[in-house]
Amino acid sequence: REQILRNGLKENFADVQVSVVECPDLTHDPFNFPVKGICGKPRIADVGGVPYLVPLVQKDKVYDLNTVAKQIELPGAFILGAGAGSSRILGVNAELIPVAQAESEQKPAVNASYTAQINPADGGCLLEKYSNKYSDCEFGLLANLYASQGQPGKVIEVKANGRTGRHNFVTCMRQIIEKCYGDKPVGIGGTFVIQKGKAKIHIMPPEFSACPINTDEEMNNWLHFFEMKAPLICQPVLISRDPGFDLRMEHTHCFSHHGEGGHYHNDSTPDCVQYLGYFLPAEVLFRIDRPKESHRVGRD
Ligand SMILES: *[C@@H]1O[C@H](CO)[C@@H](O)[C@H](O)[C@H]1NC(C)=O
Ligand SMILES: CC(=O)N[C@H]1CO[C@H](CO)[C@@H](O)[C@@H]1O
Ligand SMILES: [Zn+2]
Repeated sequence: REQILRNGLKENFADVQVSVVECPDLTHDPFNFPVKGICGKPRIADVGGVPYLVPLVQKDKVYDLNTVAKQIELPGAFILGAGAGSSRILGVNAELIPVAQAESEQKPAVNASYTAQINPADGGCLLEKYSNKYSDCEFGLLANLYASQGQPGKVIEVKANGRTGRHNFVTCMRQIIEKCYGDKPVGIGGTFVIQKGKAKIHIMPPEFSACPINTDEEMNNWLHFFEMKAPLICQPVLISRDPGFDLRMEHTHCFSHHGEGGHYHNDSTPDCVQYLGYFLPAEVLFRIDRPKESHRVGRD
């Protein structure tokens, strides 16, 4: 498995190392997660979907990480991933970077999530720790989540420096896995750091679109794009194949300790970019509140 990833990544990156290692203690910098690792009953949840955001928003679509943890049969799960903030709590539309340990019978929730929104003062990025203002675990519209017991254990470490191909880090890994496993869907989650370079990141505007958004072009005109600088701590969820559940194939949100964060598209400095990541394949996939009517817009 390491060999397949290594060889595949070498087609897209100049310098690649893949190994199975003991997960580093993720309570340390730069992660500062509330748990030590990403191991123990790893699973993926795809909640809601882009059809609840566009063509027109369905604001009644709100969810809770604590409820999701129970739905995926892992109360107290440590959850990482990419989603939308709850506009009913935040008062605006925003990116959510979930980093949370859901509540369990023994312990209340520890919510270390971030939100990234457009700063009304200057149109830039406003990245905030969710728990600085709010004490719930709500989110809205959609989320792609990797959940585990948050334990230490063996993980796949990937180092990839200098991008030589055109695929971003996550797409590249997803395509390698798809090629290898074919029809069998394999989902992976975890965390990676863009240690050097810059990345193309979007943040949704504070207001939902009043006009229906029907194409990727309209979507890209609506989103705000930024070039953000390393170090960026990114939480990817990727699935090699959709077995017909209308899944989002990949979704990655990042935070930082310098006020930047949002939805990852690509690095914008291929020559000097450095990625370091820790990943684990999920054992189970859950599809929660799948939209009845769907489309292919806005899945990048
Ligand atoms: C990533 O950047 C390269 C240029 O370095 C570009 O060709 C490619 O389309 C980009 N990919 C994505 C997914 O944005
Ligand atoms: C309900 C809830 O999740 N509350 C917790 C969010 O996380 C902070 C710490 O990060 C706790 O202090 C809250 O109790
Ligand atoms: Zn996103």
